Amino acid sequence: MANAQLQKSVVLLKPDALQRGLVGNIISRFEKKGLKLMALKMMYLNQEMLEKWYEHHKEKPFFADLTSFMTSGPIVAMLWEGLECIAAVRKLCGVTTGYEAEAGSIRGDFSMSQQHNVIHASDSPETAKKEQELIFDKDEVFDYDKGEYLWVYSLEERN
Ligand code: FUP
Repeated sequence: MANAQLQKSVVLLKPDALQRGLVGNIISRFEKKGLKLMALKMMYLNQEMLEKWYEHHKEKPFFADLTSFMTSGPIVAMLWEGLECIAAVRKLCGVTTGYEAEAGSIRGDFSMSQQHNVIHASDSPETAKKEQELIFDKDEVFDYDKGEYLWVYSLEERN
């Protein structure tokens, strides 16, 4: 794929993922896919962050319920890197609503809900940049050589 871009995607494991003990399984799926983990932390989101995060949903009737859910417990935030990573990660997650998501995807395997859908992933390079800046300080992001890339990607894809 000559025009493939090296991208970063911000992933949140939502409060239901932690409560239901799904964190390890989900991280393992991203690792096995061949993505590179560049940042990882556990934290609480707050109202102010969520108003920026879900700016496009702020006026929607479900926004209050959504923020209440997203602040109901800690989340795990991660930054993953890979070629065309944003679309690849969204495919691993499956479509938004659990009961519609394809079996084999994270939401397809672990969720039955539109809102308690276990995981969030950036939907564009612009969103990924905004989300990275909202969640991670510069010194929380680790750029390092991943030896596995020699095997995950072809010579052409690495250049
Ligand atoms: P996604 O990009 O898959 O996270 O989905 P959306 O941007 O459409 O939705 C953002 C979050 O709002 C999702 F977690 C689902 C939730 N949501 C509701 O709770 N109710 C709705 O009616 C629509 C979305």
